[in-house]
Amino acid sequence: TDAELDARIVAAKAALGNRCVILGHHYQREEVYRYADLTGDSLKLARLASQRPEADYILFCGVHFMAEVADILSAPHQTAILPDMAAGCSMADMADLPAVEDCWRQLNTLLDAEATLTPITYVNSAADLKGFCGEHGGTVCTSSNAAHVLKWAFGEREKVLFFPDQHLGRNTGAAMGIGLEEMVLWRPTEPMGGLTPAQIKAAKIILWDGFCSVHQLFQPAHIEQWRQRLPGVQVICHPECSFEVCQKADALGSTELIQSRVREAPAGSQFVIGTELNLVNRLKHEMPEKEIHFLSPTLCMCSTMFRIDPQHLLWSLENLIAGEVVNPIVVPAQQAAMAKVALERMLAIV
Ligand code: CIZ
Ligand code: SF4
Repeated sequence: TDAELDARIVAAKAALGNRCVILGHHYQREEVYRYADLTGDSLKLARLASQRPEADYILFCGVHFMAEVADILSAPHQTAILPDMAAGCSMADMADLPAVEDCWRQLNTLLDAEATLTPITYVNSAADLKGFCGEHGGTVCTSSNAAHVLKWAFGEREKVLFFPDQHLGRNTGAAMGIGLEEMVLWRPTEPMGGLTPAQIKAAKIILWDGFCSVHQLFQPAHIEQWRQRLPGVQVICHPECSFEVCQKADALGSTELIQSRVREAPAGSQFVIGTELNLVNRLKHEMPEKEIHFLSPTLCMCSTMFRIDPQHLLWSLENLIAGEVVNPIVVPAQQAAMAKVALERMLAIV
């Protein structure tokens, strides 16, 4: 039963004490999130975990790339654990190292890639892609620092290759005043990304053809409908939403930004939020004195975030008590070193 499950998780946590820290991402379901010692977005969590040296185990209730970042940024004696290995990210899977290397090689036939292009990967990507960025003078960005990172990149080289999320890249570029015609879409399945040499030469940002299957479900019409219903409402969307949706929003931001905006608003404020359902529902319960709505009429959730359930959490904890580390996330040393270069470059920018 749920009560039994709850009692066993509480007991296992107590038995492990400070040796294990449980991290909970904003998109985790409530039944898991409630056991987290630390909560936040992926980067904040990785940073906080590295400040807990007494924790030998970092149990990441989130998705695979997040546990990889925790492994890379944590101390050598700390082990990152993902309670269910099936918790991946479909967006991260849209760009892999061979395809990005192939893109880089093709672009290099037209322009001196190493001198003209800065590769930037969204944190939602595999560790080897972060390593690629580390190796080629590029860096990583998150949804909270993408604008700072792009600004830095244009100070370094004239163009940016941005992967995997086309929407974060386009929305951030547009907010910086870069024209839509200066941002081109690279389709990895087509020769030369499906672009002409002239398009590539004129481009400021080359966007990888990736997206989030959850955030792509939000539509501009949803915003119009809410504005008709609630004329004074503030619409906040995650920048993984499409350009057309983001253009209609009042504000764009990461999960951390969305949470703090809503928390800071006075009682009676009305919000419509375009990001994963679990975060929106949590804010709703936390602040009944505010009116908070989910942007879409259908309930879109991240199915891989949802893989982490109390059963898997308990299983991980009880195995640790028995001396068994299941599902450790260990990024190979060479890859981790290059990925760390990219991540530390980002941490120095913002
Ligand atoms: O980096 C994160 O945690 C993600 C995936 C979203 C966000 O905006 O915080
Ligand atoms: Fe990936 Fe989208 Fe799920 Fe975030 S919400 S983990 S970007 S699939």
